[in-house]
Amino acid sequence: MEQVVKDEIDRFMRGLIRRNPGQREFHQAVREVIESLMPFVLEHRKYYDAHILERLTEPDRVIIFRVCWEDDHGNIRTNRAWRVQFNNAIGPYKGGMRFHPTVTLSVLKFLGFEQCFKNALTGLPMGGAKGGANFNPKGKSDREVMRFCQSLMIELSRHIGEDTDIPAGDIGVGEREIGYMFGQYRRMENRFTGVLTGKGLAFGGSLVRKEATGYGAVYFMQNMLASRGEGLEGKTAVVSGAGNVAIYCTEKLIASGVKVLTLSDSDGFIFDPDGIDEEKLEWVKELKEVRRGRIREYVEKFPRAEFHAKKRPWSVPCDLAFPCATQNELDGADAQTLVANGLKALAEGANMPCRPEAIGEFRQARMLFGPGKAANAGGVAVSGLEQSQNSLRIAWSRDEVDSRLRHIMRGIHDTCVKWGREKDGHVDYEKGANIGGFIKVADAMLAYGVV
Ligand code: NDP
Ligand code: 2IT
Repeated sequence: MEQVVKDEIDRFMRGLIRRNPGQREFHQAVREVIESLMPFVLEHRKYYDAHILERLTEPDRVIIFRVCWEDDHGNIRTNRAWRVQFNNAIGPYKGGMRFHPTVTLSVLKFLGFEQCFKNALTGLPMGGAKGGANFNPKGKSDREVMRFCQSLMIELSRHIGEDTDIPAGDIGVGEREIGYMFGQYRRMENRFTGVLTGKGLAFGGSLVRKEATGYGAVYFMQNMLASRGEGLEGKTAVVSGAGNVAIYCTEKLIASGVKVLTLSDSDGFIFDPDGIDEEKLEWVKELKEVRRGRIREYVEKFPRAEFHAKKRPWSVPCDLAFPCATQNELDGADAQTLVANGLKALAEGANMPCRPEAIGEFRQARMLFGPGKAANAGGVAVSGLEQSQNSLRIAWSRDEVDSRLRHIMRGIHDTCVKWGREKDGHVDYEKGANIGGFIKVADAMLAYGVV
């Protein structure tokens, strides 16, 4: 990298860190984007002169509020919730809500920032946002989760709307939580409108939304492999996580002839040498979506499998890897192990699961690396399609939504190739995604003048 570019990046990051002290995840996400954008912005002075990078890294607004609720034993509980409305240059704010004890403003700012680029890449008119609370749904009864969601919505409802900001799910927020939040909004506003996505099919949800992030990550992988004349059939894969994204990523991999060897949760990972087949995955769905159990139970049901407590699955040799749990779950040493074991390609189902050192390893190995903002955009893309269906007051068939999802994932892939192709023909998908997403948002910001 040229010295001028390096100096600009250093100057930019010093300012950002000074303005946002201690927000480590936010710094990490911005650095990753700035490193691939800075050479482009320096070449295209209209963006540099208009301070687009400075403006794009400052959220439009952040709402922070208290959520009080009563648990099943009559204790009063207090949580903190946020909505980070990052940028609405190309459409209303859009992004998920995360309920997890590790949620902080820094985590939500990193997620909201990435969401701006991801949403732009889908080609749909959606700005970027993220929200959540430091609430731990684990071990809570349905009624406790309901009271929490209802209380949260009393405040959140003031800040959202179908043309303003449309939240959805993320870690710890699935169909159950969306149901409770949507039910409360509907009751408070006396309006039935597409203000949240990921809704149940009975009340305005879209077919394929539940599957969309996982399926989309596999479609993205398929496109990456095709660019090297390869396909999915016959390959082995390692998947982390056992939630929404991991389950439906595994489902599509199995249907595509891939042998999936692992799943994980925060207790450890399971390794099934025979591969997780359709029947076993149905059992996992029941375990995770209905009983809300732990992945270690898999080995009691399928005794040929092994459970590795407190470990992540990256030591298992495989052709393909899909980190689908959470941020920073794959470090430099894990990446070295995967590459040494013959990894061909990785698609990030989660947001920022790979640490910067890991991405460096993959880059050095000239591997196919699909960054989250491109590879996991299928979820928000189908959320966008859910909004369209709500506005049109119709419901598309499964095939209709799925074919639109495939088309959108192909478009994102091609955008990455357009902006990420290097002189030797190798595609840096991360750079391609960052530039491709940036141009759309930045051009809209330029059109608005100084705002
Ligand atoms: P879920 O809550 O359904 O599942 C999350 C999974 O990741 C669980 O298996 C959970 O294990 C594990 N996990 C969560 N936090 C940690 C942690 N700190 N350490 C170890 N394991 C952890 O969430 P999703 O599947 O929806 O989300 C997974 C990832 O995908 C997130 O990064 C999310 O931002 C991203 N994503 C989600 C989209 C969606 O549509 N849902 C869209 C695009 C991206 P445990 O049960 O033990 O906590
Ligand atoms: O990270 C993400 O893209 C999501 N959690 C989905 C957001 C959405 O609005 O569907």
